[in-house]
Amino acid sequence: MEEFKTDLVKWGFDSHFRELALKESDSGLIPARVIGHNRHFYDVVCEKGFFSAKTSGSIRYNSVLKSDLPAVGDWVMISLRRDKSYICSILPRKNCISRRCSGNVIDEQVLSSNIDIVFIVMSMDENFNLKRLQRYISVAASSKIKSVILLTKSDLCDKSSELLEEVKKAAPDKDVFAISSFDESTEELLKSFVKPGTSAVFIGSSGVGKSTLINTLSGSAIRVTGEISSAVRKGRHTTSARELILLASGGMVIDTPGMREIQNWQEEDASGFEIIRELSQQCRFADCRHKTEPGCAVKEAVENGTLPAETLEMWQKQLEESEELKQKKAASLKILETRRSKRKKNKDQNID
Ligand SMILES: Nc1nc2c(ncn2[C@@H]2O[C@H](COP(=O)(O)OP(=O)(O)OP(=O)(O)O)[C@@H](O)[C@H]2O)c(=O)[nH]1
Ligand SMILES: [Mg+2]
Ligand SMILES: [Zn+2]
Repeated sequence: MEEFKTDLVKWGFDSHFRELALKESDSGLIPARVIGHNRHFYDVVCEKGFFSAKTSGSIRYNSVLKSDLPAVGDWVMISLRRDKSYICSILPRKNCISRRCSGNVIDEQVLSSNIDIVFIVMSMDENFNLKRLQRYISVAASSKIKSVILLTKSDLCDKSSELLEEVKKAAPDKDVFAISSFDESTEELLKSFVKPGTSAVFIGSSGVGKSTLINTLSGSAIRVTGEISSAVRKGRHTTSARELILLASGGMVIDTPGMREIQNWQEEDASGFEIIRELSQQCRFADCRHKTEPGCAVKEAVENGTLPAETLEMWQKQLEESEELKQKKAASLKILETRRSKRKKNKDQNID
């Protein structure tokens, strides 16, 4: 009997994924979690330790959207041979945070998967922007993942309690905290959300303090990427790749590079607008669009200051975009599907 080096339960391997993995294990494949990713390789952890893996041809040739490829957080089945390991399949994701890659052909990119909690990070300096915050809230909500809002750099802001109130008005169903990344209490606060066996992801613009918070949380972190590396990145370095880190205290965190803008992949519904959903029950018309209708409870809330105007604006924007997006998505899918079949045909004829 071989001795296994790694206890996958610590990495979030629960009975759900164990069962899925069992179904695929007859061909000698073993389960692993993707913990890092660069241009050509994925870093994975499996019972036998840490490895660098490539995707199998079948994954590459059958993928249509970017989201069909492995992402950090995925549970995958790998074939482990002496010199090379290949990711042969992705176990169905429990959930994922994904965004829309814009351009003529729109595509879905998975930022991280199998997540238990999303920390939405926004700093209370010139970065503070309720509309952008709303985008992040919608992204988390449409993935049906619990999110917590962290307003950072309270030490640099003299109206942090006002901003905190503003955000609470926009998202009354969320936990919102105004913090400084360097406060001792911050570590305890984060730890109360990141329990052993659970995975948390930090998202937000560049420079808001995601990596700083992760460093605070990890203390003597086991920072593993591919080969075991102990280099703890200091705050000033901008994060360039996603990586999943196992904390000494149990629990996992995923650092992500900051994004200038996040576009929701699933924008057809009005996810993330709990407050508007609730208020609209008091609108006179059931299908009120909160524009010029009389007896609109949402507009009234904006007028009397209980709902930020930005929140309603974002809701309306999302609604307008949704129809157009649906059509664009369908058209893009067709183009991507054609590209895939061409790629496959070339491969089958060995022209590739
Ligand atoms: N004063 C103050 N500075 C902070 C706080 N949190 C982070 N910083 C500083 O903000 C800068 C950026 O922090 P990072 O943690 O690298 O930001 P990030 O969100 O990881 O940025 P990207 O990796 O580019 O996405 C660093 O110089 C930190 O020291 C805070 O609460 N207060
Ligand atoms: Mg960073
Ligand atoms: Zn209304």
